[in-house]
Amino acid sequence: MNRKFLAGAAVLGALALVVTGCSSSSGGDGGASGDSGDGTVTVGFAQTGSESGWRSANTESMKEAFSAENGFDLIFNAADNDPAAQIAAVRDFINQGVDAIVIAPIVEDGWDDVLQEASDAGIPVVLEDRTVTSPEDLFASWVGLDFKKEGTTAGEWAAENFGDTPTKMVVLEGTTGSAPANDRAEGFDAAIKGTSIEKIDSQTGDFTRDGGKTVMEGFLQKYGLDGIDLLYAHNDDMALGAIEAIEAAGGVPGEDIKIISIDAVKDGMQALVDGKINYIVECNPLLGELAAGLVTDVLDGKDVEKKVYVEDQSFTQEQAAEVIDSRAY
Ligand code: GYE
Repeated sequence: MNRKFLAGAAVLGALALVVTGCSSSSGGDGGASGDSGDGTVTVGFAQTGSESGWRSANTESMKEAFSAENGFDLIFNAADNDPAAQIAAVRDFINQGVDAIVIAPIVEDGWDDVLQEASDAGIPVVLEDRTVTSPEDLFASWVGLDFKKEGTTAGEWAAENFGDTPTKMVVLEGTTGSAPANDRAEGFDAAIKGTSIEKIDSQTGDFTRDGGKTVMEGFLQKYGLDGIDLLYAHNDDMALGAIEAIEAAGGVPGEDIKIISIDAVKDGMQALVDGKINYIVECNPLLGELAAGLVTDVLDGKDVEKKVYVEDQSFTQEQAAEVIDSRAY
């Protein structure tokens, strides 16, 4: 894959960008000046829901970037994690004749028809956060994170720290069928292959704190505190829910059961500093400015990159303690 750093992208200070894929022209004509005639650009944003701390930060970032001050009229929809409701919301945006549509797709599959309808209506679509399996000519651009790489980074740390001793691992998966759940599993599994880490169970906790708690309670009932050495949670919220379950069972999270998670949101980082989580791979939710920039460029008829990757970091407990006060989310 041909990746190059987008030098000097003064986006949100600390964000490093990696761009890949070929340029594309806009996914629709969107009107000559890209607005509804009064200078305001109407954008329909189909958000997944409000499942996690990551999602709250992402929604805030999107609302800030697509503000009236910046010339946007944002129609916001959160689908409560229901793929059918999200597709219905996008159809609604098409019927309303918005200038552009932004989607954070709950699941990867099932987007071809509605994306084709948007394209037929001349409404460009920019995806943010999660990816889809549809052909790339059905959307103008995507901005987000490399979920597989996040999984690989998490798995490599697990392999390095626990790979030589027999380690029984349970996994809290993200929403079934979502790109981050699929890719974070794939990256992690490949990285621990051939080590003595054994995945004894893996279930979805739907990226929520409650889901993580409930599923972890089930794991603890089934295997006992002593039967689980390691937890890999696809996001911080599920890890935080699992911590509650472990503590309620009389265990010490981060010691009796080691925990690795993904996101690096405030509460997750605090748990890492407190020693309850052992390692976190970051997933930056501040994608609003980049998404708004892409929408503007597409409506202006400029060529945009098909895929815009934002770089992630990762944190041990010591590293988290150093940066926690300066984190933006
Ligand atoms: O990791 C999780 C959220 O799609 C990257 O969705 C996002 C994920 C994030 O619910 O916390």
